[in-house]
Amino acid sequence: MAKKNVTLNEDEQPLNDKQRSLEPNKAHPEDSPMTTDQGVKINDDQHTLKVGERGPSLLEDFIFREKMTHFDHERIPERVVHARGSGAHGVFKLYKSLSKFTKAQFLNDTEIETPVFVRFSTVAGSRGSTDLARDVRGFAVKFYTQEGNFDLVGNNMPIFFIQDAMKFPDLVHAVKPEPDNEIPQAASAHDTFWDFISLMPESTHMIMWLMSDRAIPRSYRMMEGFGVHSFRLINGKGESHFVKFHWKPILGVHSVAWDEAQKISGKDPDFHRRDLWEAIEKGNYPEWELGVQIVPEQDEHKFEFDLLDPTKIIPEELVPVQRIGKLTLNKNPDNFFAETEQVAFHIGNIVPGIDFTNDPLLQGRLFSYTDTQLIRLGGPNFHEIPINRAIVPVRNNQRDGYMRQTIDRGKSSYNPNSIGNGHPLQVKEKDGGFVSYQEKIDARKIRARSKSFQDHFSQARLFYHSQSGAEQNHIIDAFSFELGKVRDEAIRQRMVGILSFVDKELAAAVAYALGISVKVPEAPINKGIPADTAEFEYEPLLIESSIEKSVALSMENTPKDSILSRKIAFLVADGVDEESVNLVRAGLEKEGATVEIVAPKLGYVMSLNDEKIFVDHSLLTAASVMYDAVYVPSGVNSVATIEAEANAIHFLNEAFKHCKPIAADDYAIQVLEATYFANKLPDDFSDEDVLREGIIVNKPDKLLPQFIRSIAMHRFWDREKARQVPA
Ligand code: HDE
Repeated sequence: MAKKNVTLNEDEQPLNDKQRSLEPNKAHPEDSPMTTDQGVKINDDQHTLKVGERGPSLLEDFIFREKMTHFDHERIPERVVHARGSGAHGVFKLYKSLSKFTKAQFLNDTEIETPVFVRFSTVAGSRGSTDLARDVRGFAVKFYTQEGNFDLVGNNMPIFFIQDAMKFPDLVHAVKPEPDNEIPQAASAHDTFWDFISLMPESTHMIMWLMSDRAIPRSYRMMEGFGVHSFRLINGKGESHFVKFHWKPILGVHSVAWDEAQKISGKDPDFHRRDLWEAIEKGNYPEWELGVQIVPEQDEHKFEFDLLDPTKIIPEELVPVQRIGKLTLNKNPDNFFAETEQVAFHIGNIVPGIDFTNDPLLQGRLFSYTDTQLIRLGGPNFHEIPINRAIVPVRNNQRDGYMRQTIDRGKSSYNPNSIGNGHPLQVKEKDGGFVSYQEKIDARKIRARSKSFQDHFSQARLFYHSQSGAEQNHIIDAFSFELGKVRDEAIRQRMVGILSFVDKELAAAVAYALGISVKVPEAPINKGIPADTAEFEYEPLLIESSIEKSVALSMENTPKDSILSRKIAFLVADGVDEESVNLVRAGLEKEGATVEIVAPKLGYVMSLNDEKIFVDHSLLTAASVMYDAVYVPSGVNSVATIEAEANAIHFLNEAFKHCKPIAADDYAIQVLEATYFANKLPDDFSDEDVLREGIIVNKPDKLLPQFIRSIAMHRFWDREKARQVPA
């Protein structure tokens, strides 16, 4: 009898690698027959089985029933938070061994390339919500290490709203759409969110980040990432150091403008997803450096904040970030559901050499992630889903449960056993067995918070004072917008009161926009709100940070030396001068940017010398908010058409409003003269003018280097001081 070819115990075959070797974009090999889930070849996938051509359908149609049943069950519950996300595969390469601090192999051996899967997300919205919500972004990394999976489940902000996991369901209920009418989607600008926040002063630092432009990134590729909590690194001698993890994007940290974010949400709600996908398809692989801030165990109490408090950063001035390796995302998923949707991250997935601290938020998360995955993925075997599999053999006595894939052999599924010779065997620490760090604790069981967690404002102030003028204005505008959407006057008043503990001018500016005055809240802050527990009320602790400004907190100080993967629109029409197009296009593309031709209609435009130029977008399908910069080439007829085209002028006005670089061939200057910012055009377009204004009019070869420098600078926020552009 022929031996049945069943793959027994898959544990020797890491499915991640096996799956990834499949040819992309090809679901099936050539000439492969369509079959039912039972392997029966299907002859007709177009019609249900009927009694006669016009007759009723038959219940016996097992092919239809199977197809429809499967379809009916296609959806799984979305993540309760972080439902909207995008993922990619990649590798992590260490360039500096951390063996002094940790025995984790992937942080010791610079020869190892560790495969990773990363998922970026927003927090508040549903699966189908916009990418451009004002929100925190998730930055979750699964390292498939040679000692098991390590998940660094972080965010793009280094702190969190709350100090104790007990408050997480409250926070999430408050930010999600309101329960009576399920409004608004993916937005914090509503009463329940600000009601909660105004009663939770510990969230003040995080709120400053959330109201800053960090909450509206230009791209997932241009965000920082943070592990948030203090973790532990454990070395071969069993010594512990505290560590904070950072991801530093090679492209720098950049954001969009709030008006732009709102418009992108309509024009292209998949903006970040598309950007990540396209960058990887084009070979512009997103990269981050892994950074660590390391604090020796004996320095635990040397700071003016508590290392276990997740609403605090360690300013980089106090403990520098050491960059120890690089993450590169180099492959898009083959299937969104199988990989991005089914990936199950867990802060509790650690490897020997890494351990937890007693941060009460971290401790609560250790429970939540497995629990949420049980309901979302339908049972305890989600570690067998290919994207979640470790690349090392998995052997234990866990058995059965929904959707078990592994076919376990033998009789023993318990330990100790003699029937299976005692296998699988426990592993000694020296041979890589995981042993928890033996922290000594001698305390009472209580429900309380340490006094060292009580300063809620000094780092909020540090953050605000570290921002540039434009960044501070954006924060004021964001508070004015969000609180402006709040209907309950008392909530607005309370929130402005909290802001007065951060910065008086900030509070006054927001109060002005809301048409109220600042009333400094009486302590305790939530006086008048029924609360039984004394812990809920407290006196605000008003201390100053010893550092006045921290350079790393402002995006103004981010690297601005590359235009790699930036998108630039060329506004053209028939009669465009192809030299004016080609020279600038070639120069920008040489630097790694992408150029798209935008014209009044799709198809081709005919150039001055009858060259056919392919049109990527019409003025109907493109908008300035999808681009980083815009250029108007010359050509008499093209220029005349663009100048007379209201959508093109709007395109330019909007690009100006959003502070983007704008360039025009000097034979196309009349187009800029038709814009709202005509009177802002610099006099002689010197380098100095250009770098101040971001507007360039020159001959193509002259403007190219200036344009490249301006695009690298990203935005010219100072323009906002000038009069507003109605776009
Ligand atoms: Fe999460 N979080 N979280 N979180 N979190 C989840 O797990 C939770 C927190 C973060 O792309 C859930 O699988 C609690 C901080 C990311 O799949 C859930 C608390 C940080 C993702 C959960 C926090 C995060 C999640 C929902 C407070 C930054 C998406 C779906 C104690 C350091 C991962 C899931 C992905 C997802 C619980 C706070 C990051 C419910 C209880 C702080 C990036 O388990």
